[in-house]
Amino acid sequence: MNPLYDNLFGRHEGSAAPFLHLPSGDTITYGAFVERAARMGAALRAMGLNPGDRLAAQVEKSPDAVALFAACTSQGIILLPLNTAYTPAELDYFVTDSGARMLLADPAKADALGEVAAQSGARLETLGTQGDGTLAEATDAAAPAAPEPRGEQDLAAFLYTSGTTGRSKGAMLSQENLLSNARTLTDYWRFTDSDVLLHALPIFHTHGLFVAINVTLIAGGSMIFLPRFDVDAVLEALPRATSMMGVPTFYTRLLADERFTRDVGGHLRLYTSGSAPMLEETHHRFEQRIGQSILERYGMTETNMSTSNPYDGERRPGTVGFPLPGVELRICTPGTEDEVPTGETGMIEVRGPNVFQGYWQMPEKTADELRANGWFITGDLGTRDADGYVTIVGRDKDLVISGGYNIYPREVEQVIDAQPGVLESAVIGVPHPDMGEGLVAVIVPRPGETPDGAAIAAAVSTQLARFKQPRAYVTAPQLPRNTMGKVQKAELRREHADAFAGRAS
Ligand code: MCA
Ligand code: AMP
Repeated sequence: MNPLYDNLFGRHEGSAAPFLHLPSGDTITYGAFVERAARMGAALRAMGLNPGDRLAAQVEKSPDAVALFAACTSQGIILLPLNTAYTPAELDYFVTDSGARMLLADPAKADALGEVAAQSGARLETLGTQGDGTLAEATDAAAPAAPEPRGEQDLAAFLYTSGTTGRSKGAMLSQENLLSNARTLTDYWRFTDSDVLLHALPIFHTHGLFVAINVTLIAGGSMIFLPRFDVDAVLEALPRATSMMGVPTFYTRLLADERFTRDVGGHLRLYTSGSAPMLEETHHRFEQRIGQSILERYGMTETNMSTSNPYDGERRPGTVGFPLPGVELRICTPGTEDEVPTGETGMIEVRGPNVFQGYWQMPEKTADELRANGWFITGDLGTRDADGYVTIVGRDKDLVISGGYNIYPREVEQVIDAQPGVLESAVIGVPHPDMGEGLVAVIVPRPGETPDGAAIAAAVSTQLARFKQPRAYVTAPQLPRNTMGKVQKAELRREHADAFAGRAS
């Protein structure tokens, strides 16, 4: 028995039903996909990976990248998917910290990652998007492997999430965490084998990997599998889709295109949004244009999905709906377990089978955020109204969400602070018309020095992924501080609120 494998993949063995519709016009059936995954599982084992080992993968989106998830699940190998935008310097930490036995890279990046693999002792293999790469070749030649017996408490994946101190934490997700959430969402959002989900999300995060793909697998539906979000490709595919999942930027970009009309997108039975707050105005514009209301839900890497607006009842713009069946949610006075009265703001805490198992080798951080009684302290501030709808009103964590990607300013500030001529810096997120929030770096020069902005930006670009790089740099004689000496980021955000006004990108 291997519950996650059996329920997501194994039961589709031999099925001629479509699973992935590719831009080339080809369709991969469930049967062919499951067989490829079984061969890949055998190839991974032959390369020395055993149940419980970690496999760090920085690979481009492709059918083989999904097969990798299935192969790891089948063999009990813990998958650690990594953002394709990460630089080798960023990857080094994840591979070393996780003790990954293998680093799987895109063939084009293998050379650049050789050193990272060598230093950490991980075996370097490659997987491309066109059935190429060393793992793909070994898969072609392997005989299918039988799944390893696993239990619901066994770990299935590590997803690294940045921390306020700048040091990322590996969130450990069990089979049960993923399976319970996939089942709940399939029922709640009424996914069936008739669904054709338009999939344009990246597959190295919970949203694109576990929410979109696992729900499709449980329901037995298919996906139009696009390599990335591109408005032209999405508009072309929408007529063949029944549902789509996105981050708010997907919807604002579609609405900015006049070709996105009710004729093109009105027939879908479901649009969902999450990963970042969606403006009420976007909800209203979408409803007016397409005649549908986007279903907004709320989740986190550590909790999978926790709340959702209803499928049938009123979807309330600006809210994230109700706790999902089986998920408990409470709103407490920060620092306590005392629940606040209805309508008042507090810290959102979540408990249930969706909540992760803790941070890899960080017992203290785990204890700080995951209470012994099972409640997880999300760091999101929210309220619940008299009808039970939950609204996220802010974050009690210094986090910026840009286009659905999380950025912890501390990590960026550390790089800027190390540059010549910089005394200190503060990185903030302010409204950005395309990405929701965009990064502004406020730099305080050392007395008598004039830091070179271009040189700072260049240094940042060698160390941090593009999405973490500030889009605007400004200098200030000092940072606003409170009496405790803490930088007043709210004040800086007010001061620079218009930094990106009117900018499209
Ligand atoms: C790309 N760039 C970005 C971002 N993405 N910069 C800031 N924030 C971003 N999110 C960079 C590119 O490298 C490029 O740099 C420039 O911005 C503009 O690129 P563009 O082509 O416009 O961007 P894109 O490639 O179209 O990507 C934008 C995107 C993408 C479609 C919004 O970021 C995306 O798919 N986001 C989804 C994120 C997601 O799935 N989040 C789920 C995690 P240059 O100009 O230098 O070339 S959260 C999660 O899983 C929780 C559990 C949940 O609740 O869901
Ligand atoms: P991550 O750590 O990447 O899993 O991002 C999770 C964070 O995204 C949450 O803690 C929230 O701050 C935010 N988030 C996810 N969905 C929503 C939503 N619908 N509205 C507001 N914030 C959201």
